[in-house]
Amino acid sequence: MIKLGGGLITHKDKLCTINREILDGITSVLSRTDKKLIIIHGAGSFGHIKSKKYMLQKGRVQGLDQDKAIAEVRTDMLELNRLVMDSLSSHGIIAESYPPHNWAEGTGPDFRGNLPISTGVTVTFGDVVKDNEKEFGILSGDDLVLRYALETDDVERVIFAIGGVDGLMKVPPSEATPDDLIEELTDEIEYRSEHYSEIDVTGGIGLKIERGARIAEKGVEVLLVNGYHSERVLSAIEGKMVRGTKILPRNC
Ligand code: IP8
Repeated sequence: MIKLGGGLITHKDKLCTINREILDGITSVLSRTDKKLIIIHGAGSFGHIKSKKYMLQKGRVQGLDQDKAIAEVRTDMLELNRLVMDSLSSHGIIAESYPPHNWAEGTGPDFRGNLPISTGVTVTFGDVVKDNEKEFGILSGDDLVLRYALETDDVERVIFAIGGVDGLMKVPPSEATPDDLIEELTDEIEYRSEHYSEIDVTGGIGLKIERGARIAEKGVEVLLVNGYHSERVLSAIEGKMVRGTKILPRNC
């Protein structure tokens, strides 16, 4: 299973702007593996900017034109998904896509809905979904990763491909040197991370680490790698040694 971070495949601060070079580099290496892939992508600038402006993560808030924003963010996410699907198919990967607003309800790790799975390559993504209490909310791709990893048979490993940083660093990436990379994350390791909550409506790196640790507890290998180096993504998928952060189960 691979999570393509929204900050990796889009330019995060420019509304609805794809990072085509990076996306194509990754889909190109994905075509070189024989593994049966589940690909989950984040939203980046196709989801977070408008969701933040209209507070979609909070559910219904009076006084904001949220219905228009919900429709727009869903359309923008379908457009991002189309770009991902086109990039995959240009490298010969035929995949099936399952937009969560069609099958999932609720947000966070306990969302409801049967996880759709293809006989070939499965693709899904973070989305605006219905919610019983809040009316609607944002379901993060990281929660989809968690549930797919826990509920799909024979998941070998989960790779979080992130943008421009080699893994989890001991200090925020803007202050880090290459030596600050945490190669194996256990409970004892301390780190200081930054969350760009002025852009992000979901949990950033912290959410990946928390969800990753829960997946690792099930015995599935979890790795964070720098998606700017597409060959690292391929090596990680194949289970080869690679620069990045391996998330170990808690209390390990
Ligand atoms: O980027 C967020 O998904 P994530 C989805 O995987 C939207 O957390 C629509 C902001």
